[in-house]
Amino acid sequence: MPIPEMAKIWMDGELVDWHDAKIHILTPTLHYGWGVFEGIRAYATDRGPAVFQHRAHMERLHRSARILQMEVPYSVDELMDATRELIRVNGPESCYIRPLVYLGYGEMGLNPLPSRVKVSIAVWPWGTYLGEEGLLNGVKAKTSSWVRIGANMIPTGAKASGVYINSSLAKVEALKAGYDEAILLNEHGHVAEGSGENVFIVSDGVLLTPPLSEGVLQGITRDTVIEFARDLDIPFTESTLLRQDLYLADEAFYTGTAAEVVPIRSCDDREIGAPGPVTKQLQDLFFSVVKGKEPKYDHMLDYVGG
Ligand code: PY5
Repeated sequence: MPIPEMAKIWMDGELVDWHDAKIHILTPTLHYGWGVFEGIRAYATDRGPAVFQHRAHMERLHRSARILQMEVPYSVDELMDATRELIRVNGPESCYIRPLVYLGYGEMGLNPLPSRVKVSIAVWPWGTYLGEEGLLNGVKAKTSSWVRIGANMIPTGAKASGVYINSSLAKVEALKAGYDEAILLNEHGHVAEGSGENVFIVSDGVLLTPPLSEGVLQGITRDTVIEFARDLDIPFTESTLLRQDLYLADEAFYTGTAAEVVPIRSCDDREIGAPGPVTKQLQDLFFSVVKGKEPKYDHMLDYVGG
């Protein structure tokens, strides 16, 4: 997916021209993947662009950095201010937001601690990640031959750059085999998550998703959907899931910032079917909330124009 160009990128407090947002080839993060990032979306609303769950994302960025012993030189509030300013300057109606915390040029070797911690934020308009058709009718998922990294391999609670080799291997395998997205199992063979999404199923009227102890990222969309389910009186529990539970599910869907809420219509060629009532209810509420149409959940939106 080509990135549409914008005017400016925020780098350590400066608004840099898009084409000048460069780093040195010997930047260690490029070599070893020692960095953390976020994926955030701002949606178009009647009051202009609004960043969805802005604080939660920037707090997770700080937590990811803490796990990797990187001290972010900007507070959560400073990062939120920077992002709002960047969106105002670039002027998209809606966009994807990609903050990155990385190691600056100057040191090399596997000890990251002497390196300076740098931060960049980029925004660009980004359409649906798994396609409009997928959002509407569901995507085809495939369990991956790649095992989701375990919490004692690379901490799974950190959204760390290097971890995404694991996710990308699974994504490519799924695409090459003719599917839309992967589902990774963990080292115990339990369902973990998608390459960049959490996974939910509905079974006998109960909404289920694997607990964080299965090595999944604590998705902010996951947390949001759980909150919606509680408010809508949809029975919900965290549960270990086996791949056969996906095959037998009444409904299944992915959640993630890039992906949003996307029905899964089959897994490993077992039909789950057209998006079901629980999936639709949660998906409809999600899109209504992000567009600023649900006063009850307006606190989830950070309006760029104030
Ligand atoms: N699990 C993984 C491995 C993820 O990368 C993501 C987000 C999620 C779950 C869902 O988390 P959240 O709901 O907080 O977004 N993935 C990124 C995103 O921006 C990168 C995907 C290209 O959605």
